[in-house]
Amino acid sequence: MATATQAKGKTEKADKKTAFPKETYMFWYESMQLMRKFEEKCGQLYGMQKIRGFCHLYIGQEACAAGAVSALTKDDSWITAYRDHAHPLALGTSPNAVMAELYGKETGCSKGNGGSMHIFDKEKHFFGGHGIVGAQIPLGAGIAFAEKYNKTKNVCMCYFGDGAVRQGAFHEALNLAMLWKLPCIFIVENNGYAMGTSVKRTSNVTDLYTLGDAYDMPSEAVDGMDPEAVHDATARAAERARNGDGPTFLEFRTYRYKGHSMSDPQKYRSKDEVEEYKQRDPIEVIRKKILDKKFSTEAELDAIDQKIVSQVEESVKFAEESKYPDPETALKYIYVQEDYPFITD
Ligand SMILES: Cc1ncc(C[n+]2csc(CCOP(=O)(O)OP(=O)(O)O)c2C)c(N)n1
Repeated sequence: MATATQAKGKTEKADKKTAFPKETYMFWYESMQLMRKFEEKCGQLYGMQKIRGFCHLYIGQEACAAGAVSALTKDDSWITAYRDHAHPLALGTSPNAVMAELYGKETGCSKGNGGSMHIFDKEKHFFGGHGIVGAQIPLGAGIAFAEKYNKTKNVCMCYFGDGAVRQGAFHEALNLAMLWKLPCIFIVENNGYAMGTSVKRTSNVTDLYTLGDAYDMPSEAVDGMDPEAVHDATARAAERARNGDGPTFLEFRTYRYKGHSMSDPQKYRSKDEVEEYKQRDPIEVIRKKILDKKFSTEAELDAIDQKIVSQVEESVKFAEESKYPDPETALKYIYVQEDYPFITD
């Protein structure tokens, strides 16, 4: 079973904080600011009915993606649920391709066939974007299985929400991943709520990382509002996976400032609670650290903000000017296994 230090949510090395260079702080700032400005624009466009259907914003959770991207390599794989606009942006997917996908245009990263919940980017090893709660967890284990089978040193980052840890898919995937020592990092982004239902109302165990103990899987709780903590925990887990020691289960404790999706009156939480988390906003905290460490000036950071605003505006223009897919292509990307044994004619 887990060691005493793990049971407290930490591994032995967890207290050693890395001294990060200027480039890493600047990456976090720029990456998180792009996610934030991009999604604030998505919120406006949704109100204008330019973006339709489902739309789940990641605003508040940005450190969970940015801190992990800085800890991994460009060959590692990623998979997440439907709150999926930000991870590809952090990996370097073009905002134009993500915005065009949200508009359902043919220039979108899923050729306009996926929409908000199905952002994919093969080049960045981003395997989506999945709408069924927990469905991507066994897929993440499968990606990790392929990496092990092909004898690479790559890992798979498999994200899901706190609602998904009560699904059978979570338990089956963790069990086999540990049995087969798969190079998978399972991440529960615990933002406190599954739609309008709090973790406290639905889970007997509220320290979610301890669920890893059932499978003897190294597990820890991580401050998901802090990219430094996210980076360090991800790097520790990746080292373990690359050494052949198998998976890790991380609980990134985070918060979403916006509703579950665009149609959420948020009656299940108080405004004070949201404000409390905003006081720890990862973008503001990193901006302050950059200034305190004299890595940059207010004017330079403002110029970065301005560049990002222009980039987001450009993505909207690109999406607006792109064409809708030809209806004839609607069935083109649907997988059919022609020789499936039960198809007889
Ligand atoms: C199997 C399944 N059951 C129910 C739903 C409806 N549903 C969509 S999102 C959601 C809440 C999931 O919350 P959580 O996993 O905590 O992720 P978060 O939205 O907080 O990122 C539910 C129940 C679904 N999509 N799939």
